[in-house]
Amino acid sequence: MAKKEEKKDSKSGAYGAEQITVLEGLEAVRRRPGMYIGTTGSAGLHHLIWEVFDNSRDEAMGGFADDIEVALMPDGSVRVADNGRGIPVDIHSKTKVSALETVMTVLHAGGKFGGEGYKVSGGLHGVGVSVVNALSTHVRAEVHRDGGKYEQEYKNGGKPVGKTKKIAASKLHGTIISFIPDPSIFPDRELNWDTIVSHLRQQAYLVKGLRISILDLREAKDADDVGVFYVRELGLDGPSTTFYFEGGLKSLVEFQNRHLEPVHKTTFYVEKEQDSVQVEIALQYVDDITSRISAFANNIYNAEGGTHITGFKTALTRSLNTANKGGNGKEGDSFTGDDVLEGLTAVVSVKMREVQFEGQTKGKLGSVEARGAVETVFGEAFAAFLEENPDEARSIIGKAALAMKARKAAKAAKDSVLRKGALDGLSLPGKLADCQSKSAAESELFIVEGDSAGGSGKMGRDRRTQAVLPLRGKILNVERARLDKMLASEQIRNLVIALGTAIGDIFDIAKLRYHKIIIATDADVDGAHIRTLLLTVLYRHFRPIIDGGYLYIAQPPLFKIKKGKEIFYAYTEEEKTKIAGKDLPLEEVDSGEEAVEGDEASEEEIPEKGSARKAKLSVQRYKGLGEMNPEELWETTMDPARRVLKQVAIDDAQDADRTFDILMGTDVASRKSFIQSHAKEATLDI
Ligand code: 0RA
Repeated sequence: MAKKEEKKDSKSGAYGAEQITVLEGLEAVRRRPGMYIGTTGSAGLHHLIWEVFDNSRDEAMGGFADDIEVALMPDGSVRVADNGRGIPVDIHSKTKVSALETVMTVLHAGGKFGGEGYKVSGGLHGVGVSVVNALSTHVRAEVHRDGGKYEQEYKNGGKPVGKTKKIAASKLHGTIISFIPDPSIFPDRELNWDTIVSHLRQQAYLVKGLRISILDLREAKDADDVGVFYVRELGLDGPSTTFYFEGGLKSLVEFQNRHLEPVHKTTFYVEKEQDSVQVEIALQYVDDITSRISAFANNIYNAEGGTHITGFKTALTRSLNTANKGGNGKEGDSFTGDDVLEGLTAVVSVKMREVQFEGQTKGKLGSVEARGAVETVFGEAFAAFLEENPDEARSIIGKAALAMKARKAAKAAKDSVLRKGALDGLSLPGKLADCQSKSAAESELFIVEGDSAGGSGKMGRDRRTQAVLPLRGKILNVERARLDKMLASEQIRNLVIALGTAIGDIFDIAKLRYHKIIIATDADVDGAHIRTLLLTVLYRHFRPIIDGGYLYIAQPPLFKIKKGKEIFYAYTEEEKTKIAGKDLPLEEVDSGEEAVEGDEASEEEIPEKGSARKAKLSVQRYKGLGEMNPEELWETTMDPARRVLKQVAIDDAQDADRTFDILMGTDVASRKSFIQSHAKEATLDI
């Protein structure tokens, strides 16, 4: 029936001038999709979903809907349903077609039907659902309102198939939009479930009380022509998830802090309108030094912050300084902006009529009114919060005071310890067994774990070119790798002095005393831990050493294999098997004891002359470098002719830097599970 109508329309030339302009508009979108959705790659494809979803979400923000379902359907369509008012279906006076058709086919027509206060348009998404229509092969709109169920379809880039029609009675209200992205526009139509889930989770936090369900029915059977309002009612097989956050941003902050240690119980929260800007902010401090502030304007994430964040920081610093002066804060002891940001998790969201973005990626809010509105709303509410919650106030001020103290200590340390030449005068640490050569190019520094490995290394090395610095136990048990704290560690001071480069402002790579720095730690969890710490310190404070290719990791063997009188070293499990033979009933032995097995396979290979006894095969697993005698250490790990070294690339160090935060963070559970799950990897792949 719809087909017939289309034919008749085109034959009789029933399209009016308006319709032609409309189709030209959509054609423009198809010609230059990038202008409307950025790219026709994966991001652009997902943008279509955000665009359709945003319309439903705006309906929810207006208080008219509280339930949105996004479903990925077996036919390749994406179906978005909301229980809002339903897009109006009456004839629009100007376009002479239904408001629904107008919204679907006229560029930027979306907001014009809501009247005052309907739409806070993003300006970034916000291109209108007609753009989605233009870039789809098939779109179906279903509207429930005024007691009816209405429907209209669009094909081949947004061309209506017939008119908006009432097809049944309905007591429901809401809108369902399904669309199939056009393959000629989007070569790759693979939708990423995780991307969709995380975007919609964020949206759920931003609109409290809104339920968002997401269903992946791409592999489900019999989901076509569903005939229900929400497809979740069909109970089809497939991944699905639902988000609903009563607390909005408060829930988001608590979610972000879930693995961290809060320093106060009650999360701060405010929601208020000021000068036509709706401001919503939540925050909570945790026991670390990173600050995590997320910013949104009209539910669009602002990676680069902007005016709202400026207002927020100003008010935050001022409120905490005021609260502190009221307590025991002294003059001249003011918190700086940075002091009050340490350990802060905050989300700042503003909603306003028209937003302006700036910056390279449009990730920065430029609207000036946001700054004052946030400053006022947040300043007042946070001051009240601190007054009404003395325990929270004490903890937060204590936290900022700690940051202030650390800042001052860092400065003092820098001023004294790092004065030019301050490290020059210090003599080389006693622990260091230096080499004789004064030429950095041929000199090597072995950083070894533990005194016993240090002892073997000192005896086994080539004294002319090889220096040995033993580090004992955990080199750094501070969780903040601040310069002053680091230099408080004797181990690190020894390292800095041995390297010769100094640190911080006066770091000088030209003064590096060895052109090979070799980290030699044990092949176990502790060894991996120490290696991570060293890599992190070197990455954060001695980066040119890594960039210059001066940093290496020693690869000591894992096994010593004796076959009769012959000795072999194996650096991997595979090598061990190769050397020792495959199906031998071997018993590996720990250091010290040696289990010996009579072995038939090797009997033939290595017959012991003049003896009735079988050839003996023993395999010893090295747990640490300390178990090797000086000769073994030289042969396996230090001798330039035989050893295996791995040069550290900047990626390895970066990984270590990330790992460091987990290892040294306050989240004991994460740390444990990280160490457990990486213990094997760490011993094998480095
Ligand atoms: C304009 C006016 C009205 C509703 C909508 C737009 C609307 C659009 C979308 C898009 C997806 N879901 C939607 N829900 C509603 C209603 C005006 C009225 O009924 O007074």
